[in-house]
Amino acid sequence: MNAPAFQRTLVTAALPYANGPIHLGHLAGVYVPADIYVRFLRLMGEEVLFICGSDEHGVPITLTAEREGIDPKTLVDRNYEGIRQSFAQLGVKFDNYSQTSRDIHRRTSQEFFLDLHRQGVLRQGSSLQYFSEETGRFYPDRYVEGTCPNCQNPARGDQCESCGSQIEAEELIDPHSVTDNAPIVLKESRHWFLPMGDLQEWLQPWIESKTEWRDNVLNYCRGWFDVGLGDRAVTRDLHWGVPVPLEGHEGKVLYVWFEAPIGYISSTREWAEAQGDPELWRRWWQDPSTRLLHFIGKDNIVFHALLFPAMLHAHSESYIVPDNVPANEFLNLEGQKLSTSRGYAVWLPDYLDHFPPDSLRYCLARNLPEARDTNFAWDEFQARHNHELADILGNFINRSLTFTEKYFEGRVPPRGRLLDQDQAALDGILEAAQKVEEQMRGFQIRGATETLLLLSKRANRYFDEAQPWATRKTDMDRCGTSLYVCCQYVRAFAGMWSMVLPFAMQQLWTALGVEGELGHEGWPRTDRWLEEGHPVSRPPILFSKLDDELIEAEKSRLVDLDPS
Ligand code: B3M
Ligand code: ZN
Repeated sequence: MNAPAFQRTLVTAALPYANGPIHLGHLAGVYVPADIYVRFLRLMGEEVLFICGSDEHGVPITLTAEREGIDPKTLVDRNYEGIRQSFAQLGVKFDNYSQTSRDIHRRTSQEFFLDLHRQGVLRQGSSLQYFSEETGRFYPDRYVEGTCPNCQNPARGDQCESCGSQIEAEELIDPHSVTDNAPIVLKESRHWFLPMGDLQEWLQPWIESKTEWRDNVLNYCRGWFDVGLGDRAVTRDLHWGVPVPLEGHEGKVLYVWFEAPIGYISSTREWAEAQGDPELWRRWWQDPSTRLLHFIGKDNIVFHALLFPAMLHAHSESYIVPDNVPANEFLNLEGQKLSTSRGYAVWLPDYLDHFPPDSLRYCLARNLPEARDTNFAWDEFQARHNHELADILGNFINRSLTFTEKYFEGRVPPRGRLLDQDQAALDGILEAAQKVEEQMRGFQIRGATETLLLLSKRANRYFDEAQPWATRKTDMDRCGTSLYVCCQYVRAFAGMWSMVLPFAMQQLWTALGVEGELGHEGWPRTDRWLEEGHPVSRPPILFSKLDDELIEAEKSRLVDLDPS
């Protein structure tokens, strides 16, 4: 395979809103694929930086804080800590996880805004915003509810959940404030705008050159070009956020979708400072030999494929722009759309209270919504865990290492004379590794996981056909050769499966007597077979079966929430 044309990869995962815990939809859409991909690059021995943090401004945050009667900073700090911990428990391993309410982010986004402002990129204009004379406040989009002008159903000021259309708050029929029911009227307010229409001239050919991008992303962008990009407000009338760094703009902050993506940069700066080299971030954002990838869900495409690239391009310093934006579709739950307002979701902390992290990573990886929406069902989760992880992968590893321990003193047996089936098995490992690499490079993480499962099935079949339990009585050399091959499968699994199953495979790696953390030497290669005589031991049971009661409890919790 050709060596990559870039020297390092910066991977970002969408910054989750710090207004509640992470759920399965977020994980399938963004964090599980991003983490698997990053682990893959590390296994390839490539230089990679994995950046994230929580998105702590914007209306969803202030709304939640108001409803809970606490200040936004208290809310985001609490959620930040919870989200950070549950990511760590799931093995989603960022190099840095920051907060957009931190000082470094305020500085970074204000500098960014000022750079565009100084260059004359931003335009001033006015827009109509809802305002209450009674409370003296402006009420941005989600603070306002009314009737959808398109389908006449109740809708929020930014979009209609019934017909899916994006709406401007002033188009709502019978608008009212959702928090205090205060009477509201439209009032003119001065704001700064990013002229996306002008930037379309650069954006459109740039997007059209990205032929390898996923269709969903390209089509989405083309849809925007067809209607034509307009000016986008980058400031808002709010008190919670990054203050607009210009005189006479008191009570205005940067629009959250302007500053949140800059959060990737400020998180990288924070990381660089922690490395003792504050300027190191530039290597990741301003060196053309760095490749930038944004992992996001489909509702974030416009911001990552159009708005943020336009901002980076317009900046006077030479920022790199994304090389790819592998956006995913949505994950449904038991055949229905997730709904955080109804609580119809599986929350990561709850999941982790009852089940092992690897099983969820696996189940989601097998079913990633890469090309279309997919579904998570508890029965399927149980079946995949019990039949694929426990019966196929776990059983193979356990049988192979138990036999090696018992009959070959816990050492990789001599290779002996290879029969066709042995050679085919060894070749098959390397071919599968190559296929997995190709799929991963093409962001087909779901396909790569399937390839690994097929290889694991093949290993099990090899064991069954080699019958080491019989040959150990009749032909010890043959038995040894088969177990030699099995040990090579096990080693290859420890390496390749570690991107999906980091916890179990680290245990396995230790059982294989390899020192330290499973790193890039784990990927199978012709010169990396386990040597004859290498000591191995049996790991603890890697995947124990999941009982029906546990699964039933989860199912009935969801049925109770189901309104239908
Ligand atoms: N906070 C994620 C979301 O839509 C949003 C992403 C920001 S990434 C810069 O849930
Ligand atoms: Zn509607």
